[in-house]
Amino acid sequence: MSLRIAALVPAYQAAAHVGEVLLGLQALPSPPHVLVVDDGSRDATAQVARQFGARVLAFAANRGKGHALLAGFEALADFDGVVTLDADGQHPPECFPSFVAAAEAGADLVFGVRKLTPDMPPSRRFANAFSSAWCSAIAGAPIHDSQCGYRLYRRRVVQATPVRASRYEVETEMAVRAARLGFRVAEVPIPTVYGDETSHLSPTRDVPRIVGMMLRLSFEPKPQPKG
Ligand SMILES: Nc1nc2c(ncn2[C@@H]2O[C@H](COP(=O)(O)OP(=O)(O)O)[C@@H](O)[C@H]2O)c(=O)[nH]1
Ligand SMILES: [Mg+2]
Repeated sequence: MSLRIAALVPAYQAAAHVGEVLLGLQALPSPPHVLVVDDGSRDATAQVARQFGARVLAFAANRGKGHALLAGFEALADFDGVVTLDADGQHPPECFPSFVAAAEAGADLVFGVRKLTPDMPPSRRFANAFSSAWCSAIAGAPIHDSQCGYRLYRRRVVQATPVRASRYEVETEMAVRAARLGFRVAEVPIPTVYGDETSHLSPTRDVPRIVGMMLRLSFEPKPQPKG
């Protein structure tokens, strides 16, 4: 089965790297349709993205990665699915076809999974291992990288999964809720890339939001999985 899969790139202050990401997507054997959601960046993210041929949705002010993904899903609702990948170069576009292949083999949701090697800062290794273990426990299915934003969502997953997250807790919420609904999940290994990009994840604003989301998911009533 051949699927129409678009690329959705949430971008904030990503002018330095978004061009290389878009070039990488264009260089694929079947280049996808690409939508960049520029979330109120004060740098040239939107201009660079347009120069490199992407369609750009621009928010006037910063609203968060969750809002950006939801707006992107809505704009790409005609596609069979969407691959989300970061604008800062941490998600190699060369891996895109392996996500599509997993969906064509039947997966509804494909997770990119990074190895917890010394390429990842120790604090991130700890946080990722901890949150993945917690998410697996509450989802009732193994989730090996609950924080990675390189994923493929089939349209039916986006349609059926209620999301209230506005910022970085969106990945946690989507993973746990979709797994609980019984969607077919696959995993694709991706390289662990840390270079000169700047993370915008704030330990004081975003870590409590992610932990808060895991607590909410732990204590709320579980939905009935579909058939
Ligand atoms: N749309 C949107 N994207 C964001 C926001 N914050 C970060 N991003 C993008 O989300 C991706 C991951 O963000 P990043 O700060 O690199 O997080 P980290 O890699 O987990 O440390 C990157 O592509 C960012 O450009 C935001 O507020 N809105
Ligand atoms: Mg990053």
